[in-house]
Amino acid sequence: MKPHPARYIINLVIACGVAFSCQLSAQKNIINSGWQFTLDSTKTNWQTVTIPHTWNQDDAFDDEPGYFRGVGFYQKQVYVGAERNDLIHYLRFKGVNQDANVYVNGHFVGNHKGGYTAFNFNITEFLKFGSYNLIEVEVDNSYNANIPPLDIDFTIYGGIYRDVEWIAVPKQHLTLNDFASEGFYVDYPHVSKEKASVEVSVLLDNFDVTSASNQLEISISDDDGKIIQTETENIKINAKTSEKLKIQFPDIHNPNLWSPEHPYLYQLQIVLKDKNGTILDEKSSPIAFRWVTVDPNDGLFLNGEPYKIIGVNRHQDYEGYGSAVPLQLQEKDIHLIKNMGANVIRFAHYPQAQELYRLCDELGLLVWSEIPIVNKVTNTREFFETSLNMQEEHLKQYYNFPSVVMFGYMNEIFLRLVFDNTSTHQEKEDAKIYTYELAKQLEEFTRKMAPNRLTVMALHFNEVYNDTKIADLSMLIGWNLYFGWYNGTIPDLGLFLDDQHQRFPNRSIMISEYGPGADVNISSTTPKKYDYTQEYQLILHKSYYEQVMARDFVVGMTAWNFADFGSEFRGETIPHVNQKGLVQYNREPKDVYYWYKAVLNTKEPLLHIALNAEHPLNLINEDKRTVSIFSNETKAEVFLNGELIDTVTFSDGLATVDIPFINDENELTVTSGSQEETKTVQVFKSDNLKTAHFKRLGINIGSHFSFYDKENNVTFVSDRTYSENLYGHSDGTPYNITKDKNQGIPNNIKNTEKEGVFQTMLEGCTTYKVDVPNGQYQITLYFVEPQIKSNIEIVFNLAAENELSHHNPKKQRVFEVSLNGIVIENHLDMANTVPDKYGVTLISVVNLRNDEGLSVNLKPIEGKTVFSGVLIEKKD
Ligand code: GCB
Repeated sequence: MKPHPARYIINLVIACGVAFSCQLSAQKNIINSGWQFTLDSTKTNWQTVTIPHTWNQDDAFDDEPGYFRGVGFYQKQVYVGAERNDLIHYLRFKGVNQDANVYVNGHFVGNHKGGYTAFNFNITEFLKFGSYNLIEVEVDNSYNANIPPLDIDFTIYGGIYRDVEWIAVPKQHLTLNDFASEGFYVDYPHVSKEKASVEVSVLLDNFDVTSASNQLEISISDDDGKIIQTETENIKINAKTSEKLKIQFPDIHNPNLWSPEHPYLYQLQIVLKDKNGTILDEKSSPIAFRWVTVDPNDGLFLNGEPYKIIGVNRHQDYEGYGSAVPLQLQEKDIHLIKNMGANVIRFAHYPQAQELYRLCDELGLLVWSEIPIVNKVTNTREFFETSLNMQEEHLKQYYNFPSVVMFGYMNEIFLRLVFDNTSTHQEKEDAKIYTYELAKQLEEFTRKMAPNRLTVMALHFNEVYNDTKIADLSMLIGWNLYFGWYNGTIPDLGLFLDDQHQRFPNRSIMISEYGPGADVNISSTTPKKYDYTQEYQLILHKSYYEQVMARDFVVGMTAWNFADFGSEFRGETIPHVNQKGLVQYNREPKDVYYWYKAVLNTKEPLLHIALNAEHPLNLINEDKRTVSIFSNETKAEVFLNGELIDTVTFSDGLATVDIPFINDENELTVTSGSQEETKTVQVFKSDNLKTAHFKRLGINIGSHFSFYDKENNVTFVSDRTYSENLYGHSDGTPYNITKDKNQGIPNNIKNTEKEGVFQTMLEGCTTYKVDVPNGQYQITLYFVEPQIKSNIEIVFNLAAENELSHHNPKKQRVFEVSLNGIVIENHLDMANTVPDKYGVTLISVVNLRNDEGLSVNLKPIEGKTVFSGVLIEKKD
């Protein structure tokens, strides 16, 4: 059986953890448990926490704008036995966001800046042996102009959110002092189908006051664990010095090449022994033979063959956990991504847990890895130094993962500049120069440090990258393109790509981000840009895929984003969350995930009915409903309530079928070969509401989409103009903050989770009628004052910037509300009576008689009325 690298590490920890019997050898303990934590600067009110930990997993999602960005204090006592006083002790922090000061027994040990790379501190001189030792860590996640990232669309969760390790090593060991690398670097001077060569550079430290004669044994084994090559070196390391060794292996003939389809890994084993042959230190790493090149006309080549890369971006946070996500859950992400059929991951916008890169090696996923220099740069020496230091840590810590084929360092670095209304022309010109300068330094540094990787940079849709020539620096350019969302239309993608290719024929390009927001609770038969429907998400992704596949010169595409992720300032239909995921924040797939799987994963059979069986379906005056089915088969049969109603043929993974649902529970079954999927869905179907079976109806006023409200288990249907025996408005227009936006207002609505109802509304509606039968009803009306008080909240709606500046922040409205002539609120003035963006509900019980139906009347007193939704529930 092939040695599993993760298993190897665990074995090492256990073997050495037992009573520290192997005193001379390296030991590693994970010290995550039993930390004391407080946000109190008086260092009181401690609570016991386990790492991974963040203090923002709740406050970044509540109704209060903002989240705590400041200092958190951690402390822990660790016992160090007297017998360990001959070892060198390091603390390794794998991820602390973002500025950390570490103290041992009251002594300052060191500071680390940057929340996404690991750091090691040698703490030996501060330890008391045979005694408890106090470890204290002060962590600061405040905005810091000298630490990237500065300004971003993701939450900067504070805390010690990755493992903390205590590493004790003999006096001679593989260095732990080289930017927290593993102390060795694997290079492949030559790789081809015929032969491959490996070269390993090892950095050894001798902390002893005398010189040491050691032996280094390095071997390579195949994936059956059979050793195929071994090199041994005798070395003398002088007292208190470090030594660098380069070991060149002879060629391996006819190597097994690595690719996503065939992720063949060899294993490298490094053993350091003393002169008696006792093991001092051991390290291992998978190695793989593959080569990647890009060509401006023909795209990417993997092992000499054209290879289109299709995959996703990934952020590391997770619903309920913030950034402190158990590793097992994170690893599930990588499996989900692989199972979707993706062959590439961009770990955006920062280095993520190393264990995930290891999984990419094993499962076969190409990786783009980058540091978080996002949206803007500060022109200070500190910022430049921190950036270069961060890139050095990144390159050194992630160097040995064979899956990593691209190293990046900047994302949309001129975004702020383009939308900056306060700086002068000269200041902006200066910003272009110093930003270019930093990019150039990082590019040169990356090429020098990682000569066998592609350098990459992601740009946003703007000519400034071409004008400044920053787009000519890296070997591969990733364009973050949101045509059909923030700007333009979906087909603009192809036009843009062709234009860039023609104007810059020597550049290799890919699409590093694309995708619209989508909410599984929002649906429409007439999907539109910016409506958060799953239907629009599918249309956009499918078209982008087709446009990329049609162009050989495009290297590939990585969807934004694999999963919904936390972005505190956002106020979309799920507030504080960027909803562009292919899966939800809890990783439940959206429909589009299955569509990708149908197209990309040809190995596992797939059949998926794009219909959420948990949501009651309302068909108002609608005979049939078109349903999408995804499959990697060619044909399928569709049954409704046991009867065959259609046979469909799939094209690009998709078939649609018109289903004549009945007013009841419906069983929809699709079969293809050995596969079958059934969905049972409750349907309320009516072309006349005045029927005895009317029970309840929610209406999403001012909106073309329906919204499923979990709280009430009701689907609020889309709005319409009034027609007899049904429902609708007689006047008013949908309120949209920008002209091509269908979301209404992009804000968290306080006091509710029904953003899908509140955010969209009619403005200027005076009469709304619902022709329900006579009886007693509970009527709930939903309102919110849409007046925008702050522009800051929607800075990421790039297209909206200019329009927003014309918005009148003082606008107010006052109106009277009556139900069938009875006034229930005579002076509704939300701007002056409730907090900003507060969801107001008015609830009344009414008796409707004489076939009059329900009539909601809104009489303006000042300004125009607004009306977001109504829920009508029959009482008798
Ligand atoms: C981008 C950014 C990314 C954002 C994304 C969005 O271009 O690179 O950080 O989250 O757009 O959703 O707006």
